[in-house]
Amino acid sequence: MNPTTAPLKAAPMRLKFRSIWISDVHLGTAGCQAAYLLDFLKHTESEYLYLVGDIIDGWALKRSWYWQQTHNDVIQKLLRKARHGTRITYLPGNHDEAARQFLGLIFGQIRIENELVHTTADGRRFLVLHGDRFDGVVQCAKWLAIVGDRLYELTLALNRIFNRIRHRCGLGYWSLSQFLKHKVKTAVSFVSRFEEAVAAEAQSQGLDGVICGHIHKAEMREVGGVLYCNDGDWVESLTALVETETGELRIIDWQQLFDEQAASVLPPVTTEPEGVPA
Ligand SMILES: [Mn+2]
Repeated sequence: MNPTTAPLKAAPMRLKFRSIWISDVHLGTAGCQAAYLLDFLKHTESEYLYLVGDIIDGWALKRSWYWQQTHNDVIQKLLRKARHGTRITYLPGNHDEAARQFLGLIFGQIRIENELVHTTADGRRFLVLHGDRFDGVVQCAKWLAIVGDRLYELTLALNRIFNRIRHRCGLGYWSLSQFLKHKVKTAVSFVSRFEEAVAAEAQSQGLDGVICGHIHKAEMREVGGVLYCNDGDWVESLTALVETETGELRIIDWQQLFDEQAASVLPPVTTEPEGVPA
């Protein structure tokens, strides 16, 4: 069974955060792990929810139309959260750059912004943005980025076949492209240059850190004197960045929680019994 359509067992808890950041969902592509994201959205709630770009993949949809019920369900879930009081901000990325023409507007109570500063509960200030404007490849030669994008999709396609076989053998999800990315030296140096550039921007604005997405690699560490946070993605790593009620930032690996069925490994945050509407 395809991991994107396999019925998912619900994680038996509801996690409450002050803020949640997710990005690089790539709705409209076969690589999007929408069922896992839905599960995450169902079992978490927050005062602030930031959609940090590449939520809908306009580049892929332009090439060929791919849209599943679960992709609709993600959109509906987000709109429902907005209606029920979650303060949602959508910061478009490069794959959904068409949405950038609507900066400053509000749709279905979701505000669209290019970049913003988020202040945590403990008073630290973070630049929030997708991050593609620091990607020299994207800025200097868009065609090169698109070629890279297609190679990336090919890797993801191989990844799906590979995981279908793993699934049949009773093995869990394993990301081939993520493995390759970690192994390929040039990719590693690209990642570190990206991290340094984004961190330098936050530093020059006198901020305490930066929260971004774009490179599909969840991370939280000190870079260039500020805290660099990347919320990862929902194609490979199935991660989100969260802020607890006291202002502590943390990366949530939903795949790990899901596989282990052990939400209790998380240090205590406010949890509520299941069934509370979000
Ligand atoms: Mn991007």
